[in-house]
Amino acid sequence: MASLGLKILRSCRLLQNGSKIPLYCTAQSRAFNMIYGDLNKLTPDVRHYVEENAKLCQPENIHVCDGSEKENEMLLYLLQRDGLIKRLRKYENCWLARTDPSDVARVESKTFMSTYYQRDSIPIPKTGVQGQLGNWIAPDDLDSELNMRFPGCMRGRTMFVIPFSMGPVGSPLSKIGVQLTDSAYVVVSMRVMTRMGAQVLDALGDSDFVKCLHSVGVPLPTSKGLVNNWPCNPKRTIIAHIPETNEICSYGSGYGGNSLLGKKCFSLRLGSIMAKHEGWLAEHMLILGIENPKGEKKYVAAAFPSACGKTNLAMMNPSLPGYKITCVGDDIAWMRFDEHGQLRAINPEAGFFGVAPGTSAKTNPNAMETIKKNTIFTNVAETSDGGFFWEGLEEEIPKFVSIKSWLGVSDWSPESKKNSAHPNSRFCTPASQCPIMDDHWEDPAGVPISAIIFGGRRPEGVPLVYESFDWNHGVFVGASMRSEATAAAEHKGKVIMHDPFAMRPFFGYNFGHYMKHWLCLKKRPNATMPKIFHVNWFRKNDQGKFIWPGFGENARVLDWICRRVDGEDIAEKSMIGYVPKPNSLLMEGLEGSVDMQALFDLPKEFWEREVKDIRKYLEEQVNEDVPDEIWEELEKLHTRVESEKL
Ligand code: O2Y
Ligand code: MN
Repeated sequence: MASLGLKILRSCRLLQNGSKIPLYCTAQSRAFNMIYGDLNKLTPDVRHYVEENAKLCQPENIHVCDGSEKENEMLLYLLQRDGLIKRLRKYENCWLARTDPSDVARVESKTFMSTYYQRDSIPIPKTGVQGQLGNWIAPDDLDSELNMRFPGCMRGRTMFVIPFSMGPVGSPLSKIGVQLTDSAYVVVSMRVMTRMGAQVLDALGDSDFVKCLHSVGVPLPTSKGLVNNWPCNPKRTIIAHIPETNEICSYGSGYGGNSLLGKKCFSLRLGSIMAKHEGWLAEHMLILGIENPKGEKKYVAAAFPSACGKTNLAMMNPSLPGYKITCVGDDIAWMRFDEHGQLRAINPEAGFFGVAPGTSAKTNPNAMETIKKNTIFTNVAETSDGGFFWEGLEEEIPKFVSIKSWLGVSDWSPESKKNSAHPNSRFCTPASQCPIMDDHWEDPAGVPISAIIFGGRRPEGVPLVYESFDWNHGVFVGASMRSEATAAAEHKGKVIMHDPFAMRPFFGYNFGHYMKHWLCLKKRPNATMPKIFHVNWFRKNDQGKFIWPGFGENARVLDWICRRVDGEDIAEKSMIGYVPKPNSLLMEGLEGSVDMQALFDLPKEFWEREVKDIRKYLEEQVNEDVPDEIWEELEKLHTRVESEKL
């Protein structure tokens, strides 16, 4: 199979007729300097990938990353010298990067899946409806888009070669990738977020790897000035995935999910496709362990859309006396049935790329402990004593310090109209530093999953917790996930958005086929299917106040879930699933009273509307690709709601 690199190269040669693009030197007469590492130590396939793309992108230098401390120090020094990062002297080996303000987040509108058939990538929406379940681009169109961008894109820069493993090196559940990038910021971040370096090449042997090509899209010398010394090319940004050849090509952005290609691009988009082919699951889920006072421990995986406190839940300090929570991962779970039919999960990542604003000693003391060393902060504010600052830390900084905002405004104050830190500012920090990492978080066999939890931010109508009736119903619950989110700038207000399985921005293939894959899992001969639950910490009362206190108290819900897994008779049937029997949630030690009636109320009109909205969404967005089983579950819910007495 021809790799995309070759295809681009072929087209480039054709383009040379116009003689704008110089003839590339062959690999034998190199046009680049090897400044670190040795191409001879690469496997033939990796070397071929590097050389083809060096011909294409024409970097001045090539650096093969070994992942060593020495290399990291050198790159941090260079980044500092070039004004991309600065040391936060209050902590040990912590750094602050400020991006160009036009490169601050994932760009969904410029993220594409490229397959021959459109319907392999996305469902075809109902006529006249704008699809919301991903973007597709035809392979030929992608070729021309890439040909307009990649040739010569690394001129004057260094191409770094990053061999990395998603998952513990050598685990049968792990997968290997090689990222080529012209950003040293990406290299030092990938070193935190993945297992990277020489040991990965040893583990790779002759096996296949995911090819990840990334460029900030600013060859040197550049005519236009950089903002904050942060090279990027937002107008020409594209993030493309080619499942047929397991390739990712990302151009124009140096930020987060657009440039750290192991995360969303590999582990979720391409990961979900590999998972479908190989019979496993790649999901946007945290993984945590919960141990009760009797020493009984279970692991759960949980999917929540953005802004639902996923990282906080993954690192929670439980307020239930005698309970212990441990963290396996905060964002992505790769799950596979073992030979005994037990679903087992690994966290493919090695770090946390967490949202900074809102993280504090009150909301997430374990994250605060984690980020005190070896952490790269991006787009947060800075205090005059060399510390970090963002919204939520007002009580935690010394009174005498002044604050410089992420936009460089000195003497920022809470009275300023603008935020001190960008709302999507991040900490990139090693998971191993989290005080509550689970003893088995790097276990190559993964941890056994007893329950899958879906959740959303639902101010109305959705109870604190319910359990699905069976597997198919659970898949329907995941497919119907919705959450309150800030709408696009034009509307400003909050709206309830559909975000099935919390995967809407991350599906690597048609969501209809994805549901089918989930439904089929239960057909495995000896599989023990985990129970599926839905939680909502965010229900509000008539005064607009949260009914449930959240944070550490959420352990009470996790405990109820674990007891249901053990078969305890603590649930009763409702129209939407099993809900806790009265007094079955452990409430000892909970300060203040909670209006349980309001928390579990199931208003008929609300659920009638919900059924209508889900039907409309599935009809319009998934159209012909909704599996029959999902329509059946919707009809069953409809019937249960209609037969409910007012
Ligand atoms: O905006 C970005 O590039 C980061 S997105 C992200 C980062 C860490 C964990 N989750 C997400 C997400 O969007 O779900
Ligand atoms: Mn995420």
